[in-house]
Amino acid sequence: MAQQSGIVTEAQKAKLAPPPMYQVLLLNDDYTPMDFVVSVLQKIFSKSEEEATVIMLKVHHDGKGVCGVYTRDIAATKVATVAQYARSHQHPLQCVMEPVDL
Ligand code: TYC
Repeated sequence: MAQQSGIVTEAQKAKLAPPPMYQVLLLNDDYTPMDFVVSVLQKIFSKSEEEATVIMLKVHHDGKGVCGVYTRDIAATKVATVAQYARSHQHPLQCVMEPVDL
């Protein structure tokens, strides 16, 4: 607190909490081609071909895998973009988001 000629000012407290974060996951299915999933990870999640291949194979073997962690609106946009891109190519690929527990 600073006091000057009767006027009192108070320092602003830094009070911004970090935003809640969401992980975006791809789910496995029996129909979407592997190279299409790799292209999704490259185009929509900015992965290299090598990174994309590792994630695609993890989803293929474990049933799901994390593509990235984002704020809520960015995560929701990624999910919607994957759905639109997959449907436009007649693939059943599923993408979901879930809160990251910190
Ligand atoms: N299981 C698919 C296949 O064998 C490949 C695949 C990987 C599909 C990841 C979806 O999210 C996925 N063609």
